[in-house]
Amino acid sequence: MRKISLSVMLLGFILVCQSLAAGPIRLNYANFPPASTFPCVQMERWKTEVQTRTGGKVEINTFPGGTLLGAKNMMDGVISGQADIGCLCMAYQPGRFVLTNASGLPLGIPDARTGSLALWDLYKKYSPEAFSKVRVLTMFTTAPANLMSRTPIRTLADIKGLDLRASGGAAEILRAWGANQVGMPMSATPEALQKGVVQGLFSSLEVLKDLAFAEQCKYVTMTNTVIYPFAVVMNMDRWNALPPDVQKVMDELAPEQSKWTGEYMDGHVRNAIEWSKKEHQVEFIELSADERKAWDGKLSPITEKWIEKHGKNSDFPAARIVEDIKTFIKKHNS
Ligand code: DTR
Repeated sequence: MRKISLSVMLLGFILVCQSLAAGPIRLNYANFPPASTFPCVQMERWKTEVQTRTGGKVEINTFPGGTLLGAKNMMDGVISGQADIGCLCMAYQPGRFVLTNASGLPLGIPDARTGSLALWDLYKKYSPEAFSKVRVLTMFTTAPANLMSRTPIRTLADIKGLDLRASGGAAEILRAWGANQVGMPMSATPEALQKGVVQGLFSSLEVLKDLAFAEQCKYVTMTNTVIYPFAVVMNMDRWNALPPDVQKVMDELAPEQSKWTGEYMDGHVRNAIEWSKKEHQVEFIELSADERKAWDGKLSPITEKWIEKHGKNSDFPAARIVEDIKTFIKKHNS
């Protein structure tokens, strides 16, 4: 009996030594935009939290700026294992993430905090097929999009035919207002603006500061219409190989990270607005009441058309999804 318990102890000792010798679990986390931008700020926060909460059991190496995977191959790169973890903007692949991209319809999400928590609820309720090959670590949204442009946009006549950049649900909105919408990821936008390929963009306003767009876009038209949804995903085999205590840390962090990112984004947008006024004399334009009515009028058919289009598939409860998003917005709108 004594012999057996001694050998059990010895075995335990060997296993502990082996795991210490093997060192921490190392995970590579890819991101597409520059390190200064909010998707990378949230990535660094998640890294610190995971490393701390697992007591150093996990070490995360981060790759901002498309150094490991780019905006468009993020999902497939994570599925195939080129990166263990990746952050992606779902709006850049509208047809791939139809259900979660419904959060990019003009449904009145007032801020990034509300948007992020509503998107997380939506994901949890439906577990969309688009994510069946990965583990979802969190989801969040931007703050509502506004127009940043080289020339002032005060009326629908001003935006007509203007080359403006947006993707996904926001792209459709630009088209409804009569702009010449140009699609590209945020990471390609600084060069496109510089070269005059586009005259402005439609996005959340923190990029005025983070990507220095305030230097080129001296006008912002406040529309506060739609958000862009994001997901952070992990390679399934890598996830399955993690010890249960590490998985638990990551699972518990998921909704918390969603809220943290939304709140960070909302605060940072406020900073960027003040900074752009002070440092770059950017003019912030509020639409007149008549204009606002005309602009909103152009958007009203978008959600109905989406329901009509996707509701044709009997497995896809399009109208229910829109109602759920509205309910989630109400629940989280403080
Ligand atoms: N608005 C989306 C997403 C977005 C907003 N800010 C950033 C910063 C870096 C990358 C993406 C985004 C967009 O315009 O692409």
